[in-house]
Amino acid sequence: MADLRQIALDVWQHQQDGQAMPKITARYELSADEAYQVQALVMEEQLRRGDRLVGWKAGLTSAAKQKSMGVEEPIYGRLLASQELAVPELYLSGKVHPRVEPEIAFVLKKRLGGATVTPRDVWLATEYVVPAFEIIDSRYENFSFTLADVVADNASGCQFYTATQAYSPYFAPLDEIGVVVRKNGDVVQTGAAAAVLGHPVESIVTLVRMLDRVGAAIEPGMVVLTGGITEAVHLGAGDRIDLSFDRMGTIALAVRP
Ligand code: OOG
Ligand code: MG
Repeated sequence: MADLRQIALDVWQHQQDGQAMPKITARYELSADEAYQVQALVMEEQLRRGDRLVGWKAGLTSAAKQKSMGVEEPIYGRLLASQELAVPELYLSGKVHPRVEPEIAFVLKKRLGGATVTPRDVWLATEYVVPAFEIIDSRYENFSFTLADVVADNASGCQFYTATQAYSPYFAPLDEIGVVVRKNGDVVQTGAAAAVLGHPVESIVTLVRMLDRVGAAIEPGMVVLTGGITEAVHLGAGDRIDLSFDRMGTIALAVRP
C-alpha cells in the first residue's frame, strides 16, 4: 500500500526544486482516486505555507493533447496564487522542461457545483472570459507519465497568465475562436477553441462533474483554465511566443533564463 503522504511530499519537493523525478507508477500502483488524493495533499502543504487556491485547470481536454501525452481522458488540477504571472514573462530557472499552451479562461461570479450541471448553468455563473496561457512543466523525466502520475503532479501545472482585456462570454461563439501561436515570428501551432471538448463551456461542465465526486465546486471569483487549444510549445531562453486569439487579442510571452 503506497503512503500517499510520502508521495505527496516527494512530488512537492520536485515541484519546488525543478528536478525531474521518475514516474510514481514505476514504484507504486496508484489509482486515479489515490492520485487526486496526492494532488490534494500537495495543495495542503502549499496552503500551510501561505499559498491560496484561486481556481482550477482542466487538462487533456483536446484530442490532440490526449494523443500526444498518451492519456485519453480529461483531468483537473489546482491553480494557486503563487502560480499566477503578473506579467507575461517566464523565468526558466527552477523549471524542468516547461511548455506553453493557449487557453480560454472563465472567471465565475457564482458558485458552480453538482453532478447535473449544464452549459446553461455555466453561462449563468460566468462573469467574463479572457484569453490566457498556461505554462505546464511535468516533473517527470522526459515529460512522460500515466494518468495517475500526471494527476498526482497537479496536472503538470506550473504557471498561468490571463490577458489584460476580458470579454463578455456572449461576445462571440467561443468554439469558433481561432488561435495562432508564433515562436520567434514563426507559426508553430494553429487551432480553434472547438478542439476543447467541442466547446470550452463543455470543459467547465466536465470539470464541475469531476469536482462533485470529491465534494468540491468552483467558488465565486475563481478562474478556470479550460485546457490547451493546441499542442504545447517547447520554450527556451530568449524565446518570444505570441499567442493570438481571434477577436481577443495577442499575448506576447517573453522567456528569460
Ligand atoms: C498535462 C496537462 C495538460 C492541458 O491544458 O491540456 C493541460 C500535460 O500535458 O502535461 O494542462
Ligand atoms: Mg493546460
